[in-house]
Amino acid sequence: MRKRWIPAVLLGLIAILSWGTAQEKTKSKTEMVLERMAKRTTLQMRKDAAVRRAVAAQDPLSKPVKPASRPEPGGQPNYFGPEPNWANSPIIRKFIDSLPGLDKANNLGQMITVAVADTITFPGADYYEIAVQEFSEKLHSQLPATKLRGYVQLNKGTSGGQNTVNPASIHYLGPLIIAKKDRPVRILFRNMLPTGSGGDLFLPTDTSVMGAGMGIEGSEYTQNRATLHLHGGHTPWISDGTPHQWTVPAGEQTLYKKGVSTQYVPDMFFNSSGQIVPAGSPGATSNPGEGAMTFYYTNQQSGRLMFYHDHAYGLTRLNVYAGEAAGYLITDPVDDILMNGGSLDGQTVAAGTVPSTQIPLIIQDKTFVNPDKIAEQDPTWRWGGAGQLWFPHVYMPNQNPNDLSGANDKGRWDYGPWFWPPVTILANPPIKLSNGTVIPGIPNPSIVPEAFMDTPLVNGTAYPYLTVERKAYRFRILNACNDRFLNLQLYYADPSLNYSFRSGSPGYPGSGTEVKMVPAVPTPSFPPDWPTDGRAGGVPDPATIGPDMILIGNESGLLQAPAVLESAPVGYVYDRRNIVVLNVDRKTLFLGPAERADVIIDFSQVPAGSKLILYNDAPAAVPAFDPRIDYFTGHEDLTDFGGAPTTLPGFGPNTRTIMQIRVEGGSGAAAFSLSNLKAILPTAFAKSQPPLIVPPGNYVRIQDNSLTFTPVGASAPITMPIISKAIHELFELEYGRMNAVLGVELPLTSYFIQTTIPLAYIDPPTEMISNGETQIWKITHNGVDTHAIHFHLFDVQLINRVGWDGQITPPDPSEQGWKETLLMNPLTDTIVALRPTAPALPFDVPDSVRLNDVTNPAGSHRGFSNVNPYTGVPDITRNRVTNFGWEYVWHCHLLGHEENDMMRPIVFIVPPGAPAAPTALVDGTQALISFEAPTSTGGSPIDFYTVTANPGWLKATGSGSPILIKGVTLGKSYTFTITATNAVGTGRSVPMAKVFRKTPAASKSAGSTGAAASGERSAR
Ligand SMILES: [Cu+2]
Repeated sequence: MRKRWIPAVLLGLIAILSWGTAQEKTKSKTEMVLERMAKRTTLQMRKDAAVRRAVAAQDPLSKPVKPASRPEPGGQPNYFGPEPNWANSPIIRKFIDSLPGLDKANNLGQMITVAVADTITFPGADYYEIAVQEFSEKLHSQLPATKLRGYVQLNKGTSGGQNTVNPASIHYLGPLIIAKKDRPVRILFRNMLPTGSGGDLFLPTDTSVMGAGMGIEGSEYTQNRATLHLHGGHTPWISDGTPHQWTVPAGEQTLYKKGVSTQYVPDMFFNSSGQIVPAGSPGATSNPGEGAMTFYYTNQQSGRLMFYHDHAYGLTRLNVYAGEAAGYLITDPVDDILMNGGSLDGQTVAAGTVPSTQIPLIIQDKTFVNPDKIAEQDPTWRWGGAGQLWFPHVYMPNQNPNDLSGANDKGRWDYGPWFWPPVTILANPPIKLSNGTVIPGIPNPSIVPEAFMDTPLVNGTAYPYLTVERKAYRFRILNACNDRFLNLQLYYADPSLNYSFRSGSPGYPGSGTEVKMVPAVPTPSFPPDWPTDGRAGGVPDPATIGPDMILIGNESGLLQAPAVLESAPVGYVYDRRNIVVLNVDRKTLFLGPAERADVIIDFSQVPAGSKLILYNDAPAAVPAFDPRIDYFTGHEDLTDFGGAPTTLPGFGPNTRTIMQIRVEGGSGAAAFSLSNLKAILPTAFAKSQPPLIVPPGNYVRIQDNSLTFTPVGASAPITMPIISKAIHELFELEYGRMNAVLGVELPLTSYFIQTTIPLAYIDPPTEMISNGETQIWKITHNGVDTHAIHFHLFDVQLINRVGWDGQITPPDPSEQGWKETLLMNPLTDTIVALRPTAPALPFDVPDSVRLNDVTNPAGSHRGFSNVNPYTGVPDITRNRVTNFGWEYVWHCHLLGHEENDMMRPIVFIVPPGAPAAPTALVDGTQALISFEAPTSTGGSPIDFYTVTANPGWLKATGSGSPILIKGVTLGKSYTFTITATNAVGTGRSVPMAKVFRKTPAASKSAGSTGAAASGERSAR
């Protein structure tokens, strides 16, 4: 969250820049494509640069830049080599450790622990006390224990009516919480991380990231802040774990002990020592004390795999990388019937229609410090030693103005001042060193756009193997990588490759570690869509395709129909006349960060004793990949260009071979019945999921500003406006680093009014939605990366994607249902329908009222985009207290993007309930209207009530019942409507908001007078 500090004198310039942005979209298709293809420095360019530099060094007249001596840990890095400032893991053997199971340890003692609920303390709810702690665990046989931060259950679980079950000890990715649909989970969260200097993260923490450095009191935030966000939860905002809801550990000396939006569950009570006490106990408070927070999860949603993870302001990417993440599974009666048999809507469901053996696969990528290489690869690294987590921290620019080629052969990201058009108004411009070399004016450690690491972990173990019986399994897969996408496929391992492991290593099979690769060239035996683009490393031999993956659900629960995914390598759009040229167009199980898949794999027909490889060939980044972060067996040695030496068979680093699956001997079970599944899944979808909003097949075209459709469940068509949102990739103005942000487009976008308005997280809110309201968003993507956009509180329905040239792409099979994390592709508009609803709660919830920028005082205009988001006109935004209603966020789930300001607040407007029991007493030309206050204020106090008499729109207001309304005509029939109004939202956010919203309640009209009531809340 970079601060965009823009002096007022430069606002005119911004207007010009904005106009420049506006012009961008009116370029010809060819220009767009060329520009897009040029936006990445290619490996060839790096090679050319190296050659030119070598030639120049021979020229007696040249004065080549001489790198300083190798920097010291913590020192200033060489930005143009010889060091890449990018580290690789030690070379470790693949598939020698088994996959950790649920409460079932692998050979290293690793397991995904399962939390045990206390069902006594809060009747009707599952209660857990969860702490975050620092600990160490071995993640691979050949690595020393790695220091981590993770969660652990503290309280005892219930068994036989007593809280007697001791919780499991701390393990990476634990404890998994298993919740039941509609049964709430209550959590007391304790931050038990170290305090003082020991509380600093063991990862490079860039304090120039907003929320990670200077706070409003003029001192810095600590690096041991933590919170819980239940990702995908239908959760009241007070328990959402937004960026401003966090706590430091008890005893930490800081001016910022808890985030400004931290709220406590109103009906969980504690005494002064933080022990739970019954409501009404003397001195009871909902504040659990220092270092503690409470959370209430409703589970009012269909069965699905979710996860809870950290979301603290400025630290999320690092805390999650350090281990602050764990699974959360909601079970659902419909799901139980699919697995165990029963009846669904009159249809008999056979047991095993969905396999009841479930295995979670939580996939991540990490890099571990190699003590033998770190000094030459990343000499300024000053964090952990051997086997500890490595994370990039040097912003290596693609550009090198010190070199005739202009390219940095070890660079990774574009740098604003050296890109077109050059960013010349940086708060921290480039620096000229005494030897004449110009370097970026960027701090070290610095946030970097993405952290693509070299070692895959599944359930916390590097390169695990999994042994399966010859039967069908249900896999619950989560892409929990910070930034890496996965395109998962299954191939039979190549038995002919038996790499020369030293003898005397029993139990370390040396074969079956690789997928058999063949050249990606036209071959008669290839299936029609097998790539023939000559790609480096070739493609898997199609003769080795493993069993299909049958997709039945995504992160939002079950899909409408199963999708049978046959393994095939990733494919790209190669039609140069297509505006989305080089986007990914062929996928198998393709998962962006935070996406999930519910997958059935049937091993019953797989020959006994087979070995399969779970293979990934998603590009990194998507779609414009950098070959230096695609680690595969036999890849080109890229050490001269900042990459890794070639990867040996059987060893890492390797981001292609994720896991080995060993199929046991014995006779196989009967083949899995796809037809049974096909027959019931539509019914299961209808029974477990809310109905979709827009019937499939109603597509939005590139020129549309509205959509006419007959809503699911309705008989007449309606026309809804399309609200324009945007993704924009640009450079932040503090340091000139590349970032992507969310924003808006001017409404009714056309050739003449096309302006993308990129907005920072701190800019005043532009997304406002009322409880139960339907909105359609068209998110225009003006950039080069595919983003995984995550919505808090609600799921969205993908209507379609449409390329800027007008080509419509219907939802993928994995998107035919609901989505909560959605991929948005370059030069493509993504259209979604959404209808958020407030969960039912046993308590009232206040609004979120806070400063827009919690790190600066009111009145400051530092860091704001200083533009009116509804007109595009430059405007000074001043930091002020704003009512965010029920505050949520939507953001990119590439964690490097999220924290680099690709996040926006969502104001969820929950109006007061309806005034009740209205009566009217008529006296001549006036009527006295009485009513009862609504049971819910909607979060903030009701300011006034309004009575409206119709016909005639006569109005009267008052602070409570009764209200006298004058001017009625005797003998005329009236309908009175009473509304309750409170405040939400202030300032400039108003014009876009629907200022007055009505929630109609029971309405009646009787005799000469009548009365009706409704709840209403207005933004003022
Ligand atoms: Cu992103």
